[in-house]
Amino acid sequence: MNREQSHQEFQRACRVIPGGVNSPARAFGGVGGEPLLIDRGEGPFLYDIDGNRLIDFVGSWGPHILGHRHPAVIAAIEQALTRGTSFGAPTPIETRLAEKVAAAVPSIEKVRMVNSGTEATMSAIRVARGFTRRDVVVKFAGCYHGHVDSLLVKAGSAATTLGVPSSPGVPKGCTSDTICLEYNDLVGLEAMFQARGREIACVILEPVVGNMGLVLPKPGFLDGLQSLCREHGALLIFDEVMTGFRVSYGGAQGLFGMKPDLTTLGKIIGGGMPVGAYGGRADVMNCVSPLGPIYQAGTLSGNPVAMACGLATLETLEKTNPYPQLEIETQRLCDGLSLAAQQAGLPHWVARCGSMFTLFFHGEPVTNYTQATRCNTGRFARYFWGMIERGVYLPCSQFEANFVSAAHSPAEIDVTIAAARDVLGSIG
Ligand code: KE4
Repeated sequence: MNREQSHQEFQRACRVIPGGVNSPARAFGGVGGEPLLIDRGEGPFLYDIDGNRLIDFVGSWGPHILGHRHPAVIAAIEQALTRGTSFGAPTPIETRLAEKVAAAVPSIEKVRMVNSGTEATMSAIRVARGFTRRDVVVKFAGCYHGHVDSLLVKAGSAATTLGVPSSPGVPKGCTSDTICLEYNDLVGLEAMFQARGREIACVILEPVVGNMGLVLPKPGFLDGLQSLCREHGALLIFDEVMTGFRVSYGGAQGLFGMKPDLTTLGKIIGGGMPVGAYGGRADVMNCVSPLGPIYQAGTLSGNPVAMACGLATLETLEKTNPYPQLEIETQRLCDGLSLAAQQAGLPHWVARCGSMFTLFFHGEPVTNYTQATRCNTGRFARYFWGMIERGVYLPCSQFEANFVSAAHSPAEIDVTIAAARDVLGSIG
């Protein structure tokens, strides 16, 4: 595969952008080599600047559940642009997207738009602390909630990939009130609540984890967590930046029939443009400025062009309901990958929720961060590059989820399975 243009452009980028990337998750740090530079996307495909076509299972790390450049989404953006890009004043389309989110996500009575998932979780934590007048935040190892100081503790995603799950530059004071526990460990959580329940403002977690690779909650974990929060007066925050509108139209909470106190969103609600959101109980959200004293603001929050992109994405999801087909095709892909790994004699574990999945190079079930970090990341790197050589673009880390889109036809799934059979049979 010719990657000369990418190489040249990447060297040029490295001269002016740290690591040549605007997010370390794209740096290929977990697989070695240099990232491909992308020219364009179309449906299930990416085209790099050397003209290579790749079947895309990253989907911009989750937003593109409809695939790249869905006609309805592009038309909505073009239409919005005829009126301008940003006004710094309220616009009706912000209300339309807020209404759509509130109608879809069971726990959301009121919602505030921001510009990223990080802003959403940072704001949700502040609201929980302000509402409860408590300081302690509980998170789980391997969950990633963006790069907000107080949550960069044993964080997943690229923080784990690159070996900085607790980053330098975060003062002790920022994390002294952050408690980090093992995901799926309800006994440990109960003990923590017994010891410090009165201090805990909130518990934040990915209800289905994407950022240590895909890890599902064990039966009873989420319900037990919710009961403990209610018993001790702490708020439960579901970080659904990745799972929102992904694992079902109502997110993980819709799938599991739960109602957390606050929810954070991102990715799909922006349709590929910079949008995050936090929302939940009206009595909690009414404490947010200007209605209440808890301050949060943003120049481009609710940007009308980004709102148009997100609204068209949700409207198209509602109209076409791709979820049943996504379940079928993603399960078929996971079965194919698992069979290929088994035939190659490679210890593996496959986890899936909706159209998110991970093939772990680890022979035992992966239910928490400790187990995830035991994966054979060297074998993952060989798998990753073997798939790229065969025209399949996977997330560049064992500690990420793959995403299938509604644009992936059965043909792309068949090609991917055949490529995996070829690669897994030869990487050792
Ligand atoms: P952003 O600030 O990157 O928009 O969202 C942060 C975030 C919050 N919560 C969850 C559950 C998330 O998955 C994320 C971001 N996800 C990563 C991919 N695992 C984004 C990729 C990147 O950092 O470039």
